[in-house]
Amino acid sequence: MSIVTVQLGQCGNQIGFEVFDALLRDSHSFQGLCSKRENEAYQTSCKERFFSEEESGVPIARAVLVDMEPKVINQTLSKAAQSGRWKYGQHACFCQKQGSGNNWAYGYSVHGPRHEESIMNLIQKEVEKCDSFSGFFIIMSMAGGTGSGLGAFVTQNLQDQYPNSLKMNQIIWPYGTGEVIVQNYNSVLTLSHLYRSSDALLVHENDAVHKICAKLMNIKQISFSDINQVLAHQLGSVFQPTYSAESSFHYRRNPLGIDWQVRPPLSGLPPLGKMSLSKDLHFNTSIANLVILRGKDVQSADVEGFKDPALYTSWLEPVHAFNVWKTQRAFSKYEKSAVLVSNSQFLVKPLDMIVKKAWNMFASKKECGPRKNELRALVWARLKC
Ligand SMILES: Nc1nc2c(ncn2[C@@H]2O[C@H](COP(=O)(O)OP(=O)(O)OP(=O)(O)O)[C@@H](O)[C@H]2O)c(=O)[nH]1
Ligand SMILES: [Mg+2]
Repeated sequence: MSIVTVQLGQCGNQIGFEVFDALLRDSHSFQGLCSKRENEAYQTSCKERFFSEEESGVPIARAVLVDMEPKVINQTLSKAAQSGRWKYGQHACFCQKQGSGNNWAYGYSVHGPRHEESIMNLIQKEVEKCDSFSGFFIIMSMAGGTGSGLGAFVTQNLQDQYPNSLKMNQIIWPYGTGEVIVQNYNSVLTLSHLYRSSDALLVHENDAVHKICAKLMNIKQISFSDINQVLAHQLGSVFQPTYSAESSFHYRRNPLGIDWQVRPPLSGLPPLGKMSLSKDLHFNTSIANLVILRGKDVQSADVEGFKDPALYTSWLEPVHAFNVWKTQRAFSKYEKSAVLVSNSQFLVKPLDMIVKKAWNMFASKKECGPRKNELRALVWARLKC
């Protein structure tokens, strides 16, 4: 099953490059700590999912690159070509001369409708190249104008045109200190739109990844390239093939075995007014956790701790909320690795912070023209909740 990646804006394109590079570097590594046959099956499965093949044998990323200015796209294309390992398709990009200037509304309401047909055609061509298509991976920031505004527009269009395919968005949460003055407005607008059109949001906070680079990796001058490599490493360890639960000989063909559609039973919930929010917020309750183990000793690894009912909401049994995938093939030369994908309350606090900052800015009348009405509607909707 193949995934088509849509890279939007500076952030989306720079991260997209690192993800493809990490996937291919890992799949070509000879230190998979497994048999030759198993390694080959792993490589084939990775390629089928993320790359098509040129006649010359060079893997071509199943990706569409979109930005409203050419600089980052040109850099991304040439970095891929220079890698010598893989490249982007010749006609896989769409760019214009001028970006969205961090203006969400410009990306969503101007660039989106104006370039809808060209962008959707490019995506369709990429989908048609897949023998078996499973869904989209859309990479974008929440704070700029193109990634966030146009990204929200494109995701909505994908939902209209491919309602039965998975739409998974990788979104980059801006630094709390913020380089973009309107980042809180942009983030609220992006999230409110993706909430309606996306099936799954994978979230990485720039602050958290920055901390990993500083504290765990001891990097002194941290660049976006360092941050993106950490991100790509994490995403790679999630997306690389894993054995299916049914068979430990065949790699599973769907990308993420987490139940994104979990809904509470209507009868099982206490009335809204009676819910103790302050208590709930002190503990990070999950509705789905997926642990992916790779490398040596995966069969004997102890994951019992993840089955503790206290980790999950009261209306779900751990057996329905927790999944573990084990694959002997090591990831990225690490003898052993573990990764957790969690659908939990972890984001409630950062989300509250962003809404609060957006609201304060709005209340002090620092809003910008075209966004005003939409933001007012949003804040109003939230207050009504
Ligand atoms: N992790 C990471 N974050 C990035 C990168 N580039 C930009 N960002 C973040 O993205 C936000 C800015 O969005 P951009 O992607 O630069 O904006 P854009 O989508 O190109 O939109 P316009 O430039 O307004 O047309 C800020 O929060 C940055 O911190 C990157 O390569 N990696
Ligand atoms: Mg830009």
